[in-house]
Amino acid sequence: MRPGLIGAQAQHTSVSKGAACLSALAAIVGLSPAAALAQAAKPGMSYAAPGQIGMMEPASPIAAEMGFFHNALLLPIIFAISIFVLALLIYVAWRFNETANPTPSRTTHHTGLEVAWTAVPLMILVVIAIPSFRLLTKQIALPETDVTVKVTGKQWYWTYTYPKEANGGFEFDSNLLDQEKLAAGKMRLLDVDNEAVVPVGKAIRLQITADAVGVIHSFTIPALGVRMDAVPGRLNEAWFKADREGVYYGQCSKLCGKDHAYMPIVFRVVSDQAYAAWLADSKKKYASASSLVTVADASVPALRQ
Ligand SMILES: [Cu+2]
Repeated sequence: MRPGLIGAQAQHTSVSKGAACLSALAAIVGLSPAAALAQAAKPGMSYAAPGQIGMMEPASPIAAEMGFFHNALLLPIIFAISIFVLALLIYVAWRFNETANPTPSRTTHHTGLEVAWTAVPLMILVVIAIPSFRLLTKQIALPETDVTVKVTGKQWYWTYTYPKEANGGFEFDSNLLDQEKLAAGKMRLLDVDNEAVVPVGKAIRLQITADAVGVIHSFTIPALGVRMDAVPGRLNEAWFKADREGVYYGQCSKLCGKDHAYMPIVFRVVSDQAYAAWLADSKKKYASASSLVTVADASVPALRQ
């Protein structure tokens, strides 16, 4: 390669790195450049927009609680601790340096202080743990659900199965679109050929597993508050209830191999009528050997052999 080209590339990288650092810094102190750089997600679509700092707009009660837990409880605690420790460091350096404090104290133990610095962090952890476990329980304890979708992580795409009992009886693969021939309006590394469709305001049960001869994946849709490992030979369950219609994007969140970055998740949340119409269409579209799939079939293929 020509040396000039390498130089130009290196310069470009350092400039963009600099811009990224600047925008991150500006965002931390609440300045406007970050807002100018950040592009908001398109309406009705939920994904991590370029330059976005913070969580996605929640679209399910669980996601809203997760957002509240992070923004209203964890962040203030983290900020308070960081500022306290920083202030302590600055004070110690100023007050107890050699010039200011030439004869240091010989004290080695202080019972009150030692009890305090053990008890206070302990109490902070308890304050975090109680709402954390409560939220975790809500996430994994399934309520009465209306629709079941089985999700199978494969190398490297997802298969969605709509069981016969739930007016389905078909399954289909959901693959990343060809990035070379991306149609206008389609998003790079996020849009797929076949989206999963579910009705709005209904509790959706997800049965999550991975290809019996495959690897572990993680099924994640941030705006819906869903994240669950997809493990070969194991059937995990998760659920969500979407507040509003829209397209919800997610990505495999477990390093699963060479195409880990190329297996996005797209769930389209629609009205009851649109869902019924989609089911009717899909039964025809995906009619094949898989048309007899049932909930029983949906449980752990590896263990049935
Ligand atoms: Cu994966």
